[in-house]
Amino acid sequence: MTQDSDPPASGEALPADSKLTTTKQRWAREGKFLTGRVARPESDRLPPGQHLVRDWPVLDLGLQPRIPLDHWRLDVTGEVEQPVSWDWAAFRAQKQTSEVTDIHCVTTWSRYDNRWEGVATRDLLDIVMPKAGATHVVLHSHDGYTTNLALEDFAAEDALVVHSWEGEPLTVEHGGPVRLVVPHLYFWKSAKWLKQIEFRTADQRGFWEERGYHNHADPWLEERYSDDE
Ligand SMILES: Nc1nc2c(c(=O)[nH]1)N[C@H]1C(S)=C(S)[C@@H](COP(=O)(O)O)O[C@H]1N2
Ligand SMILES: [Mo]
Repeated sequence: MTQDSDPPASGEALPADSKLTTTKQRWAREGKFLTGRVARPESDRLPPGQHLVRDWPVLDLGLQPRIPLDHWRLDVTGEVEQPVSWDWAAFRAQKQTSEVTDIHCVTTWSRYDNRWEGVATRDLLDIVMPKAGATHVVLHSHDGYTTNLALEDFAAEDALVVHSWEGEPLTVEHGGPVRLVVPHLYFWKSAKWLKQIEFRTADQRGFWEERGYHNHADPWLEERYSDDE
């Protein structure tokens, strides 16, 4: 009769509860060596030339407009079949989307895991229906700021017109009541204090794009300055 302490007859070298086996089981649970987010090395998540911050810096032109909710409107204009002018109630009645995305600012800070809530640009596009000739979007803000996007960048899966961050209304300093968030581009494309989304048949550079910043702004390609276009 075989005793409990005998080596397994199957030729298996390691008992099921050996340190290595449990470690491997943990790796499997955590998805180690897979390309998903859980085990992705931090270095792969940070675009070139960026460093990580924990706080959330404030950057603007030195003007932080306060727009009371009862005066707030969002106008969607230009090359669309169905222009809209939403007041606060109409905007909040739209289908809501929540997402966690990273911020990459051209001034080299990045901030991970920002939880946003708002209206997905894809849902907005379904409502306003850009005309066949629409190729670009210009965002207009209450402080006079503008920034431009190709329609496909505006329509990115994770782009949102947001009103909340981490479950709280977006503060004025960060662009509340409503800003755009386009996570796959440098953060200057994410217009704060948004008041108008203009659809166009041609591109038109915005505030920073006219002042030496790259027209496209992909952080993974380090599209920081217009010299590199
Ligand atoms: N209306 C408006 N939107 C803006 C800006 C601005 O000056 N005005 N600055 C841009 C820049 S350069 C950056 S980095 C981010 C900063 O957003 P934050 O202050 O919430 O970090 O907003 C972008 N959107
Ligand atoms: Mo910026």
